[in-house]
Order: sequence, then C-alpha cells, then structure tokens
Amino acid sequence: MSSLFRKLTPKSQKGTITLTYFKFRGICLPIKMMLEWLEVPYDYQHYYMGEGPKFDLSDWVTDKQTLGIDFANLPFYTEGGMRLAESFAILRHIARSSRMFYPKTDEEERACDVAQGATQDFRTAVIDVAYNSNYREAKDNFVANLSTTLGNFERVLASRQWLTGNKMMYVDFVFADVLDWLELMEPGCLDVIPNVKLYYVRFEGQPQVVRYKRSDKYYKFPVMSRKAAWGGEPVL
Ligand SMILES: N[C@@H](CCC(=O)N[C@@H](CS)C(=O)NCC(=O)O)C(=O)O
Repeated sequence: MSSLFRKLTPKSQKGTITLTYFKFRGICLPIKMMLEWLEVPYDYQHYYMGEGPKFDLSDWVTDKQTLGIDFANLPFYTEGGMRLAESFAILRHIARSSRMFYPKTDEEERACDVAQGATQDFRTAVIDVAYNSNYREAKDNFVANLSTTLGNFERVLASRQWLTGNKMMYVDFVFADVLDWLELMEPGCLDVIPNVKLYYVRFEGQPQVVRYKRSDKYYKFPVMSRKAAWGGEPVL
C-alpha cells in the first residue's frame, strides 16, 4: 500500500473511501480491482435499478442533482471530502496516489493517453454489442471481426507485456476486464489474437487478481445492467 493511502486509511478510519455504482460489474470492476490489489479498504455502495420495462432509477436521478459532484455519474468515488466522478479519472487518481500503475515520464504519460483512448473505444464497442436488441447477430459479427478491431492491440502486444510497455498501468485494468467480458460472451474468441490472449492470461494470473477473484467480494455475473441483452443475469 502506498504511503498516501496508508495515511488516509488506517484501520481506525476504515470507510474513508467509498465507491458507488450498481450491483453489477459494468465499468466499475477495474476500480474495485485496483483498490483490492493495493489492499486499500473501501466501502462499496450501490444504487438500485428497478425491473423492466421501466428500469426505475429515481433514487439515483434525485441524488445526482444534489451530490455536488462535477459531472456526476456512476461510478463515483469519495475520499474524505473529495468526490470524484468518471471511471478513468477515478482510476487515475488511485494510481497516482498509490504511485503505482501511473506514468512517471512524459513518454509513459503519452503512451497511457493513447492506450486509454483506444481502450475507451473498445469498451464502448463491446457495451454496444451487449445492449444490442439483435444481440446474437451483433456478437457474431463482432467476434468475426475481432482480429481487425483489436489489430492495433495485437501489434503493440507483440513486443511488450502490458499496453504501454513492461510496466502495468491503470489502463491495463480496464482493457483486461473488457477482454474478460468478451471471453464470457464467447469463450475462446481471443484465440485468434494470440498476443492479446497471452496478455489476458497474464493479467488473470497475477496473484492479486487471483486473490480478488477467489474472494467473496467478486462475482462473475451480472456484468451489465438488467437492461442489457447479454450479461444482465443473474440480477443481484
Ligand atoms: N464516462 C463515464 C460513463 C459513466 C456511465 O455511463 N455510467 C452509467 C453506468 S455504466 C450510468 O448509469 N450513469 C448514470 C447517469 O448517466 O446518470 C465513466 O466512464 O464513468
């Protein structure tokens, strides 16, 4: 654990950090994974999404106006009096505070910026598939084109362990989790892109990842909200 986090979260102040989202993995799991990796104590809170066809979100919609968070969204993160929205901003804050998984040089920073943009595009594309009303066809097309869609990732991972080099960065937590969604959607689909597959296996094999995934805090499903065509079940 970094010295900053040690200072912020001694046992007596457990609960100083809260992470708020829903009761599904969504875009929040990489944040949980990083906190778990760093052994930073945090409280997890969630909003409730009602059943379809309404998918009522009124608790969140009401709170959103009054939380006093710039660009309020889910997930959001609090640390003492500090409140932060945006999943990448939260990850970057944790990475920066812990002095792990964060760029140290201009060159590393540029590499992270680029990898973050590419990862965001990829994450959005996979979410679009999961929410597509014609899910099966969308998923089959996506999987059929995977080696093209992930061509840039396959090329950079030919010569490095992680997205930006041989050091794991915050962006790896997101990319690896989206790969995990895909492996759940269509087991074995990463086999056509061996460098990406090796990367995924490498991430999943990290002792900190194994520890979290074996813990009772982790669940494989639901990956998406109950509104999704794929990954919304079982509803917790
Ligand atoms: N760019 C935002 C996207 C956040 C987002 O779309 N959150 C969804 C759940 S995955 C949500 O329901 N947000 C609540 C809202 O839009 O009010 C991030 O990366 O955090």
